[in-house]
Amino acid sequence: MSVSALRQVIQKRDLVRQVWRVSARSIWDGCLSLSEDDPEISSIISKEKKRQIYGLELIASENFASRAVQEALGSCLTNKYSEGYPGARYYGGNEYIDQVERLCQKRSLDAYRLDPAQWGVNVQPYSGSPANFEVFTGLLKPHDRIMGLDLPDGGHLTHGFQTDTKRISATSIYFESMPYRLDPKTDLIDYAKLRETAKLFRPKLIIAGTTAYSRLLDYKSFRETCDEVKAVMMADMSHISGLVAANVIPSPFDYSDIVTSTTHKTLRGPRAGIIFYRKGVKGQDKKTGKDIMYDYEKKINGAVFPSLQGGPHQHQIAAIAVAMRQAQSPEFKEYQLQVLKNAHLLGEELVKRGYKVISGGTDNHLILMDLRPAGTDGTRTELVLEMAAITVNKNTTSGDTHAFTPGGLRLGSPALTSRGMKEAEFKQVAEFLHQGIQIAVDIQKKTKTVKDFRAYVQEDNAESAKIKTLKNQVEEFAASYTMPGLENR
Ligand code: DSN
Repeated sequence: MSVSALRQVIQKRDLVRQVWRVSARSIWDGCLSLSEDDPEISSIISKEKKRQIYGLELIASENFASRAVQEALGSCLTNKYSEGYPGARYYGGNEYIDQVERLCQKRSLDAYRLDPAQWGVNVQPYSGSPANFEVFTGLLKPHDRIMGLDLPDGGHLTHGFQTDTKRISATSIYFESMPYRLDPKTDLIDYAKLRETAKLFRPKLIIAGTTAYSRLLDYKSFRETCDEVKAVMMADMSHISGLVAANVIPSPFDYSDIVTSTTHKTLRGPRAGIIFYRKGVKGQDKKTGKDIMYDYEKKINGAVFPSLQGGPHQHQIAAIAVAMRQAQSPEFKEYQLQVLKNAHLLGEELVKRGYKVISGGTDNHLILMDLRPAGTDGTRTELVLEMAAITVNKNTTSGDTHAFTPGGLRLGSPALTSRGMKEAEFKQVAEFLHQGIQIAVDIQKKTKTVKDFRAYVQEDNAESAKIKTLKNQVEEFAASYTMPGLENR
């Protein structure tokens, strides 16, 4: 072919492409990739992906979902309305959706080794906070009493949190809540005080659950208190649900009536929630000898839909099913054992460097530090570490009244363990943390308020140079580890 003939072919091809592009814009077929359709969002997602790959993720409640979980989340199931439950929907076209939801229920029960005659599960809660409110809505009347671990002591907002002046969580607006707390001498839950208070307060429901507590819960003690005051025992295992599935820590199912959980923390599934409830025979009536049955199933399912939710997010439910299958594998058990070893090692390394670790260490996946004795706090340290590509969260510790500048820092091992890091790597992570904390301590000596601190780290000075050096080291280290999930998203 002559050069001019070739030029003509190329010109024709370009013309066809141009026409095609114009028509593609006017005829919507929904088939463009994210980067073609919405480069702006696509570019932000790419940056977030890069941040995750190059950073050290130490937020105790975060994890990296697998590619399979992400694929289920990004599937056509997001298109479908399926209000109701399998076999009883308010919309047609739910043949496959029913299969997905039933499989998710079965796998969820299997993952926790539960007998379907004794336990049921609702997999529709959008996330953990709705799941908890749904339990209260189903089992309690407005203004019934609940007890949960106080937020500054390691409990969750939805365990009835309120302050001296304000009812913060809807669980304290619509229900009357009384907290239980840690024993300041041991930093462990004060079970005796909980029992004493419960006898006075007479709650209808007691929550055994935590978000920032590094020790195991004494579920037997919760059960005894619940029996004594005739309260429902609800465990919120959101943080530890992966460890429980892998059977590497005690299970709340042995003692609880209800168990709620998120599915995206140690369980490593999608961002969603789940509620397990007891069913079947509860006991025998003393006078008649007749069976008394648990009546939670109808109440919980009714509270989830139609009381509080509409169409279930079936893409999330499929992704929960994927995660629940993964949670039954030998690799998952190995992973959870490593999560425990890594957290333990991290706690030890921090104590070795002279830091105050609440309760002296950990029995689970997280560590809570009190940075006040070191000469700084959670807010300032979080800021320095974030600038050095290490992601953590500031946290209140028992007795701390400063919600925005708490003394504590919460650290967790699940996410980095999902990237294949073991004890040797966590030793290095402890060293990076130590360097970051020391920079925060140095800056705090030179500044007064948090505002001054923030301004100082933005300036060119010895400490900001140290942060940059630390960031380079952290990024080089982190980027050499694998990252679960889809390649670019
Ligand atoms: N935000 C979660 C956590 O970080 O523990 C609890 O909802």
